[in-house]
Amino acid sequence: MKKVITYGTFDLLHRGHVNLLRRAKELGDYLIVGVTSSDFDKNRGKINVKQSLMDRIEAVKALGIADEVIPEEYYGQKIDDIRNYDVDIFAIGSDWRGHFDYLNEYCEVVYLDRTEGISSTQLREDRNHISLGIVGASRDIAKFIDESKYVSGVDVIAVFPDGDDFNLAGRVPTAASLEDLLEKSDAVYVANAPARRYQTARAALKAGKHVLSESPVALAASEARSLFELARESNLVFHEAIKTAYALAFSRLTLLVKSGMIGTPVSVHATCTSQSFKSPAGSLIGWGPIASLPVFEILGTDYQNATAASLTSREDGTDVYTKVDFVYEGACATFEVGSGVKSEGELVVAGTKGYVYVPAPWWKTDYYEVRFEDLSRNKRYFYQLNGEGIRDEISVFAKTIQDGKKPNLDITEAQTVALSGLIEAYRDGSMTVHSLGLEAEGCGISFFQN
Ligand code: C2G
Repeated sequence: MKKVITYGTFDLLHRGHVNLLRRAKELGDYLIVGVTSSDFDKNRGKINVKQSLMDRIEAVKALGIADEVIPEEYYGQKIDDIRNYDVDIFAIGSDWRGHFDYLNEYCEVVYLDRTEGISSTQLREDRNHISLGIVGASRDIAKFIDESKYVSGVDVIAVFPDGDDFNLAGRVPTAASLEDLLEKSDAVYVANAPARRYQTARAALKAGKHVLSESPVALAASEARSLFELARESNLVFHEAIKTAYALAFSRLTLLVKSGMIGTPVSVHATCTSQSFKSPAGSLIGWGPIASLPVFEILGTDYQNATAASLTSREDGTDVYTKVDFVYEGACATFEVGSGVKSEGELVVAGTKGYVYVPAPWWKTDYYEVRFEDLSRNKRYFYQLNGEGIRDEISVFAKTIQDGKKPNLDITEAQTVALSGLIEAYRDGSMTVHSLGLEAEGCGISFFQN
């Protein structure tokens, strides 16, 4: 007798799950299904699971496909199960391709094609399953797709690269056009070139789709504002995807500052630089959304004045380095961004009683310190970081669609509009931008790459 085993959360069972179980059963004579326990899901970082373990087990049993249903409770259990049940084949969906190759040592490993595009009509009646389409193709999008697997109820169904050339083949099917993608999706993640995002998000909202847009969502304040208005009129969710804004450590840090632990905040200094990541649109557009986040979050968007200084790339005329200085009533802020320039990527929030220090790279930190002149009062705070914040960003977006009520977001509409406004003022010259000239000969990314 050929024994097959498969595992899954099987939350709010749908056609994709059922197809997988059927095909797994067809591989042999006896099917064992491992249903992940809530604790194990928590441990492996799966979020947004709606049903209890008992309900999920009952639902799988009720299908009548499995010969045996067991809970999956710990890392390494798969090896134990394969040995104990004398399993011949381990089967799992193709979204896990490669991940379970280590089990080849114990039995045959089969990756079964996932059911793509669970019909959106079916889904529209059932808000719990969201077919997510993606516009754009990049290394970051590959990461986004990997993270989406950990969010229950979200299924990435297709990608429309929109001119981007990163190869996502093998991960998700490609849509022929934006219209084709929109047709198949309930919601879209807009992550194409910054200059194209506004038009794309607008088209998606007009087609009645919820939108999660990479930041900046638009290169002008009025455009950003109009996206929010359009979403409101159409009763759709529109969120800005700044992963750091969804990271628990960052969120707790801003609450701590707002609660007065370091007194009144007097200055915010954030630095974000990279030599391996080059935003084709320059460092202000590439890094500005993250770097400005603590500034707007802690000091607000009503600054009195902002000035910038930029160093220009010899290669393509974009800013390889930009420093922006803000003046507020009673406080000031600075952020430094660079691609092809390297500095300490830390965040410091100074207050009248003490300061917060977040070590590099602060935008993906799980840890920060609150420091005082009296060293004995210093405190360190540690948090769990799920996928650099991307997982929570997807989960909050999904939950807002599913629950139909506004979430308690750290990032507000005013902040999104202020960021687009800052980029607009920088580009159209309405803000003072000191030129630091062209970068020195021989500088730039290629110089550092070997
Ligand atoms: N699946 C599918 N088609 C879909 C959605 C899911 O074929 N449209 C498959 C998945 O690939 C997986 C199974 O259905 O094999 C269960 O999916 P989930 O409940 O999302 O569980 P998952 O997180 O993939 O758990 O350690 C591995 C995990 O236990 C697998």
